[in-house]
Amino acid sequence: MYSIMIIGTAGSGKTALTAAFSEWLKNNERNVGILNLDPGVKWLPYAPDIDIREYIDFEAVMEKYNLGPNGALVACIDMIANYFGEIRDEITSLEPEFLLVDTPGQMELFAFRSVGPYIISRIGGENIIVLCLLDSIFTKNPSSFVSALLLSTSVQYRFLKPQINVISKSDLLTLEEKEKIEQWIENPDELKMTLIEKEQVLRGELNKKLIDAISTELLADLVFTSATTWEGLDNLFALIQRISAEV
Ligand SMILES: Nc1nc2c(ncn2[C@@H]2O[C@H](COP(=O)(O)OP(=O)(O)OP(=O)(O)O)[C@@H](O)[C@H]2O)c(=O)[nH]1
Ligand SMILES: [Mg+2]
Repeated sequence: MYSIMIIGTAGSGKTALTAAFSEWLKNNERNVGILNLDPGVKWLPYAPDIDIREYIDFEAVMEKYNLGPNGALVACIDMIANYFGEIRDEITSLEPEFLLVDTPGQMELFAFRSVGPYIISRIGGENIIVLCLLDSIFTKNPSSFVSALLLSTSVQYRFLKPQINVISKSDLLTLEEKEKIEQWIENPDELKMTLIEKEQVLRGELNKKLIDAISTELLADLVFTSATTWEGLDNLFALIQRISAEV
């Protein structure tokens, strides 16, 4: 079983990609299961095989503890660990070839609280791959692109699992914008030069070192996808296969 954790900032397209990629895998005759780990979501564009909402009632938590939506989400996310034995049993009886895991909206809650690494350690499957979504809106200009890459690095540092950084909603990029980002990926020195010339962000030593680290490490496994047009889902699949063959 391949467990594919779909993680990203709020609204980056995790749920839409879960729906699109599961359909893509089914069309390619792969056996897929979906685990929804977002207790707060009201509507999903896919039918989850396993659903945290059957264990945790977001509205009831809000009422019982007099919490607002953010506080309730924190409480609910921490509660996921309590039910992970049952969820693990459901995964075992489903045992799909690919388990897609849609995670809660606020990435920092899932990734940086203890529940995220705990779930990853218990989810099972011989291959766990993290897809870290970078919303294409953050990749259009060099400094926000680098900031998004730094965020994805902190996710990698937190989970220490093979990770693919996915530029989501690629249909919202013009051809010109996409080509520019592709150039930055292929030739990080160009990204560096653009940052120096246009953004003047390379003044401090720390910034210079960060950019060097990004140039050599972070741009390697990046893929563009669109849940709307299905662009890049074949590349994503190829990358998943390549990475799992290396593990
Ligand atoms: N054009 C376009 N819009 C997208 C794409 N993926 C998602 N969206 C839109 O972006 C918004 C957020 O998408 P979701 O899939 O709910 O994002 P999410 O990361 O699951 O959101 P939260 O779980 O609330 O953090 C919705 O309005 C989607 O229709 C895409 O590939 N292309
Ligand atoms: Mg979602």
